[in-house]
Parts: sequence; C-alpha cells; structure tokens
Amino acid sequence: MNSLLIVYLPVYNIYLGIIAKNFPNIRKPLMQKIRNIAVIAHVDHGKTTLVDGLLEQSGTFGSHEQHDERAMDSNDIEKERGITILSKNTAIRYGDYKINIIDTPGHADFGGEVERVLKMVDGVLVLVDAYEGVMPQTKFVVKKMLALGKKPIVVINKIDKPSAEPDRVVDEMFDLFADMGATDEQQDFPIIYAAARDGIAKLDMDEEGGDFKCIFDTIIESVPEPEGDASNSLQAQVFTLDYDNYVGKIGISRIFNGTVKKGDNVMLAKADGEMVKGKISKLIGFHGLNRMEIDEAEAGDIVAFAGMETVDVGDTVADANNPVALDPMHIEEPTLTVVFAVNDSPLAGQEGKHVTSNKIRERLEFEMRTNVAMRLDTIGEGKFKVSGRGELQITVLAENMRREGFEFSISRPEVIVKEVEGVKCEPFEHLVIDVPEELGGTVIERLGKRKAEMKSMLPMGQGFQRIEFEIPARALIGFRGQFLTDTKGEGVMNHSFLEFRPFSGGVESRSYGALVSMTDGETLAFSLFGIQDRGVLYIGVQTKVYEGMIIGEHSRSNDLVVNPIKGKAQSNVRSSGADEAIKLVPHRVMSLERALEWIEDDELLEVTPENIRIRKKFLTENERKRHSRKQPK
Ligand SMILES: Nc1nc2c(ncn2[C@@H]2O[C@H](COP(=O)(O)OP(=O)(O)OP(=O)(O)O)[C@@H](O)[C@H]2O)c(=O)[nH]1
Ligand SMILES: [Mg+2]
Repeated sequence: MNSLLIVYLPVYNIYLGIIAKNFPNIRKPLMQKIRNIAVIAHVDHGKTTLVDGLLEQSGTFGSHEQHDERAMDSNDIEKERGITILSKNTAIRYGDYKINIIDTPGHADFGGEVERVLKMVDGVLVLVDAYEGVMPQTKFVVKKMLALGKKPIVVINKIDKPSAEPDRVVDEMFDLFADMGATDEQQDFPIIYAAARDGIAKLDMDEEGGDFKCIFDTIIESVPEPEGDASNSLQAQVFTLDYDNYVGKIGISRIFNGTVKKGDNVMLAKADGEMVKGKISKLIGFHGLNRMEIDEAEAGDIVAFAGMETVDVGDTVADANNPVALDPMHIEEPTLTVVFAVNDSPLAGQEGKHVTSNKIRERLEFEMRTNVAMRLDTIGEGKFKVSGRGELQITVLAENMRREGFEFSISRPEVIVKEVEGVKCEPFEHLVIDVPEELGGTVIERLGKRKAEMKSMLPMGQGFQRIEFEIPARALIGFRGQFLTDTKGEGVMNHSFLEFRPFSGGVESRSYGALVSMTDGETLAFSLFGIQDRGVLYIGVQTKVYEGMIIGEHSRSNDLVVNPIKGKAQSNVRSSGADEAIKLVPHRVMSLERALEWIEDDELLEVTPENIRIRKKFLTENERKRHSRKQPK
C-alpha cells in the first residue's frame, strides 16, 4: 500500500527541510495568544484572495518570497480552475499573536469539508460579495457555523465593483442570521468592508483607503481565545489528511487539550471505538506557506502529526495512558452516485497506463481513505459505485485519475434515494439563478417542467433578475447545459444541498437525442460537413470513432445513426458544380463535467488520459433495440 500512497497522493507545499531556525518568530505560542479562524463563503466570493492579503499584510510572506496569486490554491486542478477544492490551513503572526487560518472551499460539492473545519476553529470570517449578496452556499455555511456556536465576523468583499451595493448586502446578512436562528451575540457581528484583491479593508464604508490591520484587530478582539488546558491529557482531532513522500501520512489536527512532543507515544482513538497505539515521529508547525518541524505544541494550536499510517479524519490523537476520544465528526452523507468501470470500448487500453479492474479499485479505495466525503461500493466485476456530494466532486476525482494515467468509464450520475420513516425521499437543492430580465420567463418554464418550485423573484439591477427555487437534485442533472444555451451564456446558476424530501416523481430529462456513429474509423471533413446540419458536433476531423460512439447532439429528440468517416469517393451525394468548399462549424468541446451532465442512462463516458469520449452503452443498433425492448424506458 505504501507504494500506492506515493504514487497517488498529491503533495502540497511541504518543506520539512526548512527548520525553525529560519523562522525566528516561530516559538510555541501562549494559548491566550492563539486565534483559530476559518474563512467561509459562497464560491468565488474571495476567500483565498483574502487569505493572500492576510499572509502578505502580516508580513508572513518574507520580502523575497515568491508566491502565486491565491497561493493557498496549491494543487493543479485548483490553480487551473481558480477554485478551492481542499481546505488548507496556514498560520500568521500578528504582534505576539498567532492566528491559525483555514481556507475552505466555497463550491457546494465540498460543503462537507467546511463543516469539519468549523469544528476546529473558534471564529469565522464570513465573506460575501458586495454585489451578489447572500447565495446558496452563504446560507449553507452560515447555518452550519451558527449551529456550531461560532463567533462570526462578516466581511463584505469586492466593494470595488462598480455594481457593489454594500448596504443591501449587509441587510441581507442581518436577515439571513436572524432567519437561521443566530443568538444575540452572533447577530451582533462586526462588519468589515473589503476589496481583498487590492488589499483594502475598513470598518466604515466612508473611510478612504484602509488596510487589513482592522481585520487582524477584529479577529483578536472578537474571536474567543481557545478553550482547553495544556496540563490535561492530550486530545487532538484530525480534520484533514496530507501526505509526504518522506514522512508518510500526515494528520492535520487541532489540539483541544494537553501538550504533545515529538517522539511521544500516543493512542489513536478511531471513530468506531478502536484504539490503536502510535508514535509521533514528527510534529509539524505551519507558518505562511511553509511547514517546519517543531518539538512541542499545546492545547489551542493547529499542528500536523506524522508517523501514524492508520490515521483517519475524525480520529482523536489521545494520551497513551488516558485515551479519551472526542466526539466523532459528523460527515455529510453523499447525495449522488456514478459507476466507475473498466473501459470496454473498442479503443480500450490504447491510451491509459492503468486500465485493469484491480488498479481502478485500488485507486478508488485509496481515494476513500483520504476523502471522507465519498463512498465506494463494488457492484460487480470491474464496476464500482462511487458516491459523493455532486458532479464536481466526482469529476475532480475522475480528472485526477486520468492525469495519473487511468482509463475507465463513468455512468450517468444518479441521486441517492433513501427511506426516511418509511417514505421514499430524494435530495433537494436550493437553486438561485441570475438572468437578464427578458429571459426569466423561459427559465421559469424550463424549471417548472423539472419540478422546481419558485420561491422568490427580485430585480438585481443592470437588467438582471434573481429567481430562487427549490428543486429535486435529480432534475438539476443536465440542466446547466440547457440553461447556458437558453441564456446565451449570460445566466448564472448556483445551488446547494437543502435536505432529503419525499420523492417527486418523473422529471423532464435531456430533450435532444444523440448523433451516433455507425462505424469504426477516422472522421473526415466531407462526412462531418454532411452531418453538422443535424445538430451540434462534439468532435472534429481526423478523430478516431467507433460504432456506438456519440459524436454530437441531434437537433431532435431521437437518436440518429450517422456515418462520420465516409469519404467523398464513396458518396452518392450529388456535388453541385465544382468542388464545394467544405466549411465545418467549430465543434463543441465537451468538458468532463459537461459530458457527465449530458449523458443519459443508456450512455457512458469513456475517460482516458488523452480523450473523453461519449458512447452508447450498447454499441450496435441491434443490441440497443433488443435492450430497449426488454427494458422500456
Ligand atoms: N473585484 C474584485 N475581485 C476580487 C476581490 N477579491 C477576489 N476577487 C476575485 O474573485 C475571484 C475569486 O477569488 P477567490 O479568492 O478564488 O475566491 P474563493 O472564495 O476562494 O473561491 P472558492 O475557493 O472557489 O470558493 C478571483 O478572480 C479574484 O481575483 C475583490 O476584492 N474585488
Ligand atoms: Mg478559494
């Protein structure tokens, strides 16, 4: 298993070689001088950018230290997509205070991360975009934070935007807190106005300029100091796992009680009650983007332990002689599943390095060890049901796997249906769309067919309208592509898990059929030219295709079998006059997410390091006919 770990685990900025002497500031902080905060918000409201500013303006980045924008988004997919996927922690020094900061992901699919992180901190910075205001994930994280009794500081961010309306957004936040049952103390939150990207923050909108000093001071004043006692028996809880090629598995943990030293023998109290002996081979502290070995840490702090290969998220690292487990962590249950399977297309095995059932299983099992929000069930030879919180979470896993050289197929996402008190229930989502006013009607009609219930409709200024719905998660699968087409890319949609509710019956699915290749070979411009009028092509010329592979979307509701490799010589198409110039409309490139949302039950995605192909499960028309007779849709 060790070799597996080394191959698959992403390694973040770990510089264990940099020892404390390079950081004269790094000494064990007094507990009263520690503040632990998480930065939470809806996706893209500026959390990671704000953390950049906190690192920068506290002087934590050394003067010659080079760093990227949004430095905490350190893995490849995070950088490419500009979103945070994994929560990550850092620490800064401000005066004689140490502030541990955890940056969290804002995308709804990673909401489970946020909930775990919230248990580790004493206060939060809740960011909200000064124009967008309260969005679905703002509601989700505020609800969780309030329920856990955390002390909030509200940051109205992006006040530089010309469309910003900070006063309206402050009102929205007050209303949200009240609706979500904030205590009087929580409702009395400090407000900071910021343009995080420009390093500006202030307590009063009318102030000129302003820097992050007010953020640091507000954190120190209003976030409670950690509770617990350094002289009690050790109790630390692991909230994130990491891996380093040299030291192995690393558990990033908050120490709630006691003191821990490098080399200590400890007891690992697992969620199921099992106690496993362990030894802290290395104790790792955080400072900015660096990690360094430390000798000792105390209650109140956030540190990382190496040396325990069996460590899992939620485990308590406890005193070896008096092990007392902390409350296990509540892990949000998955709402969506897809089936990962061995690729059995005619092109199987040509592009991937890892293609066998064993390899795929090992990789998925490995993912489950570090990614607590996902589940895995083997459902047949070479078939694995992977459950998670949403399509993005699943596509990030698939994307990582193809980059590691895996080849496999994935099926259409299905929501998880469960029985609650004898009633069949399915996940519902809170959906917010912002659309140009003239398109509101079209979108409402579309969503009506998908069993969405409209909750409110408000003008947003600049000719936009905000419409909120509650909708079965099932009905949202495949909706995004339609929505983008309907709103010509101008609409914005956001959704976040609400709750399980009674099953709502059939919903409308994809309204168009597929253009399916009837044969194997390489596509030719001549034949694609003939097909492009029948719909939208997903592939271009000189692309390998096979019988049953989907090459585009038909403009009608039925599937159309076509021949994309036919050359001119064999054609009986009458050519008018001389050679007509063949002009192909650029094909639509389907991303993994878009393709995953698009496919129907009788279709699959073939994912390889080089290609994402869409195909029919049954490749020949005969097989498809036979199967559809057996199982009417
Ligand atoms: N105009 C403006 N843009 C900002 C500001 N702060 C951040 N942004 C931009 O907003 C976008 C999102 O910023 P991030 O810091 O990645 O947002 P995030 O909340 O960490 O996003 P997730 O982690 O994916 O939820 C980036 O393009 C930033 O440059 C700001 O103060 N003003
Ligand atoms: Mg981020």
